[in-house]
Amino acid sequence: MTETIPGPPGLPFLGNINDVDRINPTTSLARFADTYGEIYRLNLGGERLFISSVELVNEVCDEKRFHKIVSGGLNQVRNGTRYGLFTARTGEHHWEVAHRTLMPAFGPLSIQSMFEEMHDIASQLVVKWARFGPQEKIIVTDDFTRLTLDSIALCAMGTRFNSFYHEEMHPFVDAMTSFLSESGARASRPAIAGYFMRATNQKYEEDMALMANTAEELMNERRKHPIDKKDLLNAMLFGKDPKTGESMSDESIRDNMITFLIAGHETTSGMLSFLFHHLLKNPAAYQAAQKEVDDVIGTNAITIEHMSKLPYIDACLKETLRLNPTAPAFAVTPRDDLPNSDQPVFIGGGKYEVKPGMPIIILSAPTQRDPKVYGSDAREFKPERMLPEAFSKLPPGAWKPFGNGSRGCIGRPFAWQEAILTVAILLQCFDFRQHDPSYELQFKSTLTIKPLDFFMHASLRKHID
Ligand code: MNH
Repeated sequence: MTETIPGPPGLPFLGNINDVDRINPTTSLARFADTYGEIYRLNLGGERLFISSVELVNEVCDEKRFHKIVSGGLNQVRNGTRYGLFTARTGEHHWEVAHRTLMPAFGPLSIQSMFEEMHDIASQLVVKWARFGPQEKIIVTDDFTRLTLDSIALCAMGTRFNSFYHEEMHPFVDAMTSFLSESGARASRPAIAGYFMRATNQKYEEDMALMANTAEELMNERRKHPIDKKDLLNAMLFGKDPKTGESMSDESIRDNMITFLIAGHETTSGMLSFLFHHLLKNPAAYQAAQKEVDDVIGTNAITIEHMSKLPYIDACLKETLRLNPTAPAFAVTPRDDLPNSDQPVFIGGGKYEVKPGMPIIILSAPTQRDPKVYGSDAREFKPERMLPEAFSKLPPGAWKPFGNGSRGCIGRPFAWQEAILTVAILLQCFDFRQHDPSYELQFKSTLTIKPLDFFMHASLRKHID
């Protein structure tokens, strides 16, 4: 028998728009999961379902039955990134060409070849914090954002943003931040309200233009001064779709450059920030991570060979993304290209009806804390459960911070190598302490999630001094 899917009642016209906290949507959405359980519905300018049990997530991640849908905030982000990989709709030809052209460029060998440049940027962070000395308050998320932005710009497009040498962030970051938060806001207010917000709309257009110009300048620069380097920009400019032999159009290259600059740094920066929060709150895990670095690398220079030899740090990162998935949700809908696609489908062993085109939002944080899978200590930071043996035994659907299947994150190997390298080099060089030991985790969200007001101090370790 089908069951009615629960949810808060909502208002006529506005639906549940006022039930979701504008500053912290993810926290409200997770709270509803606590109240209503593994599936609930909200009307946010259209009805949507929100799921948070490993079993249901596993079911809707079956690409034979469901595919990605670009809706809500992501559909607004599409105003700025159009046919880029992240915001392309299922079946769009631009996506197919770009996906096939770029897959090899994100493969293990290409990513390994970026190690030296990633190391260059990580060293700039080390130098900065060393000069700061132990008294200076480190604004953790800002410096990790400098690191990840400079790293994607250098590794993917061969350009130096030099964020560590400027007080202000690169103008791209400001434009992107306000573009993302306005995209989120647009998704959570009635469309008609937007007609009266002239200044806001103008700023939105300007932000999108600045991002597009940044991308176009980098593209033109490379065309004028070609370099022989296996990076993402060259893959896009000179690569061919292995299936059709097509090249990517200029528009598609621009859209994907903006996409990489956005998708390629926000989430990784958030992950590194949350990781340091958890390490500082869990001294045993901190010591185990630092000991691993000392045993495996000691005081030697970090090399690419070390990257696969740090399983505990790898587990700490996985556990961080389990508790604090920095891309907090993704959305699917029943496939529309199957026989009977005009009929509803059923999930949860026939319990829940899903109408054609209905967005199903996978809430990663509550799903990844499902006590049925992770036990009663599911809310605690325990990297041991992410060590290779235990990790390989997790049921499918239990850990999906990088999304799913063909629409999963193409940048995962990039993010992972960058994060392992950064954590290793930082633990090798510094001892860290919290700025405020009574700090309780709070969130700042601009579609992605970061810790709010999280600060720490770094002192050079004796063996480095
Ligand atoms: Mn990434 C897709 C999370 C790092 C580029 N990424 C996704 C999705 C999630 C995600 C979740 C699926 C979204 C959806 O289904 O709507 N990404 C992350 C996380 C990190 C991350 C948690 C770091 C930690 N991502 C990166 C990096 C890059 C990148 C680094 C680029 C260098 N991600 C992408 C692109 C897509 C994507 C591009 C879209 C892939 C596609 O649909 O073809």
